[in-house]
Amino acid sequence: MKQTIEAFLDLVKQRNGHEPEFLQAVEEVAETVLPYIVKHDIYYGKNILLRMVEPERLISFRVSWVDDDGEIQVNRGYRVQMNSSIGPYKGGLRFHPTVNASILKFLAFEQVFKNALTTLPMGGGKGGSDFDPKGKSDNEIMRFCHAFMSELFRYIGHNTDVPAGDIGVGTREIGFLFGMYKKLTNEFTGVLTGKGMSWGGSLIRPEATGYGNVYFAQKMLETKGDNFKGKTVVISGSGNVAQYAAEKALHLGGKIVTLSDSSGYIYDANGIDEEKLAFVMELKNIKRGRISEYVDTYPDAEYFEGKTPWEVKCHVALPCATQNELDENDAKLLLKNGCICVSEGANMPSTKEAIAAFHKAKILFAPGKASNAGGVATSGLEMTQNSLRFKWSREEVDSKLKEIMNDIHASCLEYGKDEDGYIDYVKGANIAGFVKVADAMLAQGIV
Ligand code: NDP
Ligand code: 2IT
Repeated sequence: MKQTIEAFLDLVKQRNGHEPEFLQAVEEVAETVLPYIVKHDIYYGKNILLRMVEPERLISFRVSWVDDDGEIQVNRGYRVQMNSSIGPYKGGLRFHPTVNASILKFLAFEQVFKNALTTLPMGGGKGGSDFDPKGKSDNEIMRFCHAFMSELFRYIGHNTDVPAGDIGVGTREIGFLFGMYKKLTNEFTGVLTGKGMSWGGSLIRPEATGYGNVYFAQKMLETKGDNFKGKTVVISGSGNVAQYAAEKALHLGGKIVTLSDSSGYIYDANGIDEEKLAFVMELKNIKRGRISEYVDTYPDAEYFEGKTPWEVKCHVALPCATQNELDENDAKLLLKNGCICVSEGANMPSTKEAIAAFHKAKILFAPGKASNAGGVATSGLEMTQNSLRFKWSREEVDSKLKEIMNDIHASCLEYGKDEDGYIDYVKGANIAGFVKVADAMLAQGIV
């Protein structure tokens, strides 16, 4: 088996050797899915995984725009259309200076499995730009988004490819992108999700990734007869996913003690309550400030520049910032401090070595493609409401989200249980996602 996996990975490395994040994502899937393929004749010998690691299409384009000083700026735009066998390509857009083909291919690859797990008919894709939204004026953001969409619109559509938000792309950016798409096509369709509430957005979509992550963690804790009540929760990030993970964990009785951004983290030993969270939401979403400013208003809290929150003692850790933000040392620290549950809100936040440490210690560990799928699932619900030209209530969307997270948890149990009863959620999520996509690919032939 080891040889089969190595031979497969060698081939993928030959083609994508300069793409470390993509290789990391493929390796994790290959190690769990290839042993399953070998044991199942319907999948064996058909190069299905090899077909899955090759994007159906990768689009790269120039985005030129004019900044507030009248300078001409040039950025690179992308859309990776990874797999459309179970539905239109679906996945977010990331605006961050680190964006490149490797990062977007890893995200698009993960998205294929994640979207399959949601039970909804969505293929996988991802896109974005190396544009840095930090410090830009609203007008600059608008001009960039318009320029980006003036090229992307050719390749997307409500039945073809439906982008959404990710790092650096929220309701403001989706608004500008939607406006330009509508102007160019003269059509009002559900081509993007994460829209504003008065123009086709779904209630609960802003909350969905964070809420869904906590619903998933709750299901994991339930397998041990446990719950969030009285648990100390460490969260990284302070953006969309982190904010709503904090809100839901708080509602369920958890005590949130950290939030972070790429500069450092804040530790509030008294707990971040609803009032403090409302302050963070205004600071990050409206004032677009830094998390360090928290301690100016709440001087009992401490700010640790250049550090990540994994050194703080906790029961539950929710990494909600970015890829590879939690390494082996961090994992060991968390374990040493008594952490029993790690549920990924971000995509691939834990390194391979960190995951191995969690598995070895047999604690509850959920990979992002299962635990953060609530965001894209609710995007799927937004697409449904757009097609129906209808709007569901908060309660309706929230209960559907909860049901979907429970279904994903059940799929992980179905495929992820080890002989000793330990639930390997990585294996479970990868195989469950694979089976759904592979069955569709087999049915549709070699295309
Ligand atoms: P936001 O842009 O709202 O927030 C991102 C947060 O992560 C910020 O606090 C940001 O800090 C921090 N961050 C970004 N890059 C780094 C870095 N290199 N090192 C440390 N911190 C960093 O994004 P989201 O909350 O939407 O996304 C967070 C994660 O969740 C991403 O991995 C995304 O792919 C994933 N995700 C998002 C979904 C969604 O619906 N939005 C759905 C599923 C997954 P700073 O301000 O300093 O950059
Ligand atoms: O990583 C993700 O799942 C997202 N950024 C959300 C994608 C979506 O289409 O809602």
